[in-house]
Amino acid sequence: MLGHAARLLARARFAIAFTGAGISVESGIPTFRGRNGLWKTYRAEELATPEAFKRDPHLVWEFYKWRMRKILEAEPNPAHRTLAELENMGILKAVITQNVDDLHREAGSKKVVELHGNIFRVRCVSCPYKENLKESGRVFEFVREKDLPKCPKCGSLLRPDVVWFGEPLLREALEKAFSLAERADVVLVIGTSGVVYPAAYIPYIVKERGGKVIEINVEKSGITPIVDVFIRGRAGEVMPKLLRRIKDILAGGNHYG
Ligand code: BJW
Ligand code: ZN
Repeated sequence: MLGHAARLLARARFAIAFTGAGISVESGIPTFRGRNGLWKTYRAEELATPEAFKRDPHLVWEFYKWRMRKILEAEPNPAHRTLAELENMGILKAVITQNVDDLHREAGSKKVVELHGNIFRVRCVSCPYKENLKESGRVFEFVREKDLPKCPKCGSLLRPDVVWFGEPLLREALEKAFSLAERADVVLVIGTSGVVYPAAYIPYIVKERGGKVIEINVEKSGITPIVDVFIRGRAGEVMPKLLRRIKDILAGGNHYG
């Protein structure tokens, strides 16, 4: 399996990666669904909605600040780093991620398309105000603050600049992701349940156009029925092994056919 995936990637003309919460588990960030995807008594996906924010902005902000703190403590793991190295090697053309944690960029990936926004950006619910808290240097002060965050321009509530259920994805990001998928001859799908749309169309687009789908996950997902290669395992363990096999092949040591 690993050998087959390595050969596909080593020979790829235009490979892309499509990632989900599972790639950040080994950095200490919980997933949305499944046994370990719980936050207090709530399911994370129940709090990632505009209805939850309207009903109880305190609770939703508590959840997002908790996650911001966890992400600030986290570091990219070998799976993120391997993707960055594959990009440097010229094999991977882009990472399309559903994650909001910024860990791909922290790991050194340059071409990152964030389909569901970024947890370190906030925006006003009433006016065009937006702020990147990492860039403005306010992130630590922001996560410590107990009161609800207010817009400095108009005084309305600020919200995380992420995409909740029922909200449209950023058009530019979605168009970029779809056009990358249309060009790709290989997609490496890592750590996603593949049930949230339109993001989950990405591997289907690649497959429909004759490309190959490689999946790395600890269990089967919504994408598994269309994969060409399924590698069961933790992303942080599988990815460095995959990279070694690719390097072997490129060095001419391809004894696997
Ligand atoms: C490991 C591992 C290890 C563990 N190594 N692996 C078509 C069909 C059906 C429904 C729809 C459809 N089109 C639209 C919909 C509705 C809806 C939807 O998809 N619903 C389905 C769930 C039923 N979609 C939407 O509402 C989207 N908007 C939309 O369509 O708008 C239309 C519109 C147009 C015009 C006007 C108005 C509206 C928006 C979706 C937004 C999703 N937002 C969230 C929150 C983001 C912010 C935040 O982070 O807080 O995105 S929800 C959540 O799910 C988050 C994730 O990005 C996303 C995907 O989750 P992911 O990454 O797959 O994580 P998990 O937890 O599900 O899975 C983890 C995986 O890792 C598992 O498989 C594990 O096995 C694996 N794993 N450890 C490798 N070590
Ligand atoms: Zn405002």
